[in-house]
Amino acid sequence: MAVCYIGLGANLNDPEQQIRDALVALKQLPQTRLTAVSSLYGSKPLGPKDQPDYLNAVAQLQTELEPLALLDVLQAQEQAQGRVRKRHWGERNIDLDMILYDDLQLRSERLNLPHHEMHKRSFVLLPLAEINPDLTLPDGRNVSAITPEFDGELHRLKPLTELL
Ligand code: PH2
Ligand code: MG
Ligand code: MG
Repeated sequence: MAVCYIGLGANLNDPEQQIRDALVALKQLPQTRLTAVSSLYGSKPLGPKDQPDYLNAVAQLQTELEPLALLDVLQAQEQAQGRVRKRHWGERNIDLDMILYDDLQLRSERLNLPHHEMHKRSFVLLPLAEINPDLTLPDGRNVSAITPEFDGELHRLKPLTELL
């Protein structure tokens, strides 16, 4: 059984509902339990600025799915929610990114673990720290030690725990 963290992001077509729909789908995955969900956060877009603000959250799963099998179901869920690929780092209905899968380190064309930008992204780090303040990041730092650097970049909007 692996502990895995998924970053959720959306900025099109009712982003809050998109994130809620994705969380319901995560909850229903085979061989998987949804074990924690962060609050919903609002953030300015990283990348092109001429796109709507984002909503972001992070979910913790316990799963028996192998990393690539989990990636398959995450991508299938993005498709099911009507994701259309536009530009790099551009607007999207829903984005489901695998951030961490136990301590696994994997560099491949389809999947990079840990997520290569996680340590720079407020919308990943602050929700992660909310769920698991004791988490040690891949570079050895404690997640709670670096989140103050990012305070102010992210707005905590509301809890999503009713989805657990
Ligand atoms: N995702 C991106 C690009 N930019 N900006 C915010 N605030 N939140 C995101 O989830 C996000 C982004 C590409 O995955
Ligand atoms: Mg992403
Ligand atoms: Mg993605």
